Amino acid sequence: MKDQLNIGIIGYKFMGRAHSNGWRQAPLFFDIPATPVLKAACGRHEPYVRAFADKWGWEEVETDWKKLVSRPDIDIVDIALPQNLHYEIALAAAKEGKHIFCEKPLSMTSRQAEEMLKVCEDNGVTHYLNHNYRRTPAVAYIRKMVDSGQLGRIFHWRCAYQQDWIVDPDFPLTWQLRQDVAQAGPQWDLNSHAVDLAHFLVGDIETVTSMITSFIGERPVADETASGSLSAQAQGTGKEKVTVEDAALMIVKFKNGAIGSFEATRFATGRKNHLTFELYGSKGSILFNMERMNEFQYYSLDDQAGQQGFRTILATEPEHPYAGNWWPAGHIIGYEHAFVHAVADFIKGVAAGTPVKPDFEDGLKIMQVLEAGLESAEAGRQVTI
Ligand code: SOE
Repeated sequence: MKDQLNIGIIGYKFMGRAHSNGWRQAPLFFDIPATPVLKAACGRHEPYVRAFADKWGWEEVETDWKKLVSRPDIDIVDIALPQNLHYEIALAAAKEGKHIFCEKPLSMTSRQAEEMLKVCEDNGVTHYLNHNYRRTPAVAYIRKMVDSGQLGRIFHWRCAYQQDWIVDPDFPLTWQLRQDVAQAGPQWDLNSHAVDLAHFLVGDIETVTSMITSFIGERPVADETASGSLSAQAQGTGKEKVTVEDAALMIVKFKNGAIGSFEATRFATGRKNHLTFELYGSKGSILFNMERMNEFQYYSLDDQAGQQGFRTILATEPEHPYAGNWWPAGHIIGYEHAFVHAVADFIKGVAAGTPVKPDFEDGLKIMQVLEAGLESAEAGRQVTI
């Protein structure tokens, strides 16, 4: 095994920055078998990608992703791009024998996901799908509590992922609002995270019933070069049709008998990145809010009668996965840390030749649920996966 692995990243906006920080920080805080080298950054617009590379410490710049993925010195391809570009790049990278670190959501369709998984398996490369929220210490610890049986049998999953960045009708039509690039709105962007967490904490989903809606029909044309990180600038005075839904609701039945709900919207005024989930089991319950990611609430039926109630647990102790690699107990961490954790686990997986979850197989399952949601909303009936 090499003691250095060369990374080639494609994309340099919000996720390009979050991933770059992950590659840089991981060897400083985690004991990993190889050091990631920030070898080359790739993007179509040379001056922008060069400025990004200079700032984040990428050694070289490419403007053609095909060239990047075929470079013999690149070991890992990091796809930090919108989902319409994942399929073609992942297939090419896997065929070149590169390990893949791919931003969510995995693809436009489950057909694409299936092929991406197959080509990665055929070429023996590690494929990781970046649903980073699994790797916050609280969420990883909650999974341990579920596994140990502490919550008993899970009856209910209740999840809401709420944002408000497009409430203003003058917010331009960025790529996230175009079906040809994003496939769907919050159903893809937000419910992909939520379904990943549900699969991680409850299990596989069997049936889906869904409703989607749109609130704003057209928006100013976006200047994509000046837009990013959920901010945007208009280009000219024209307007274009919004081609994805603005909000999506799903109710599901899990294979293990639990039932659950998902609410995903970009129109929850006042909510910024408000991802909450609740788990109700036969022995106890858990509440989690991503905006307060260093803690969670726990209710245990084992507590003495008269003293039962939801208590707040600070997930910053060495017992909480990843937390001990950072600061002493009580010294909180933030949004960017889960990306660092993902990079650390990814490097370990590449070195050991073991899967890094969630991977494209998990991504395929997520795609199937999200597609079932759209199908259900359109047909007005329950869909079985
Ligand atoms: C936009 O809704 C977004 O950036 C998601 O795409 C990310 O996955 C999430 O982490 C924050 O919100």
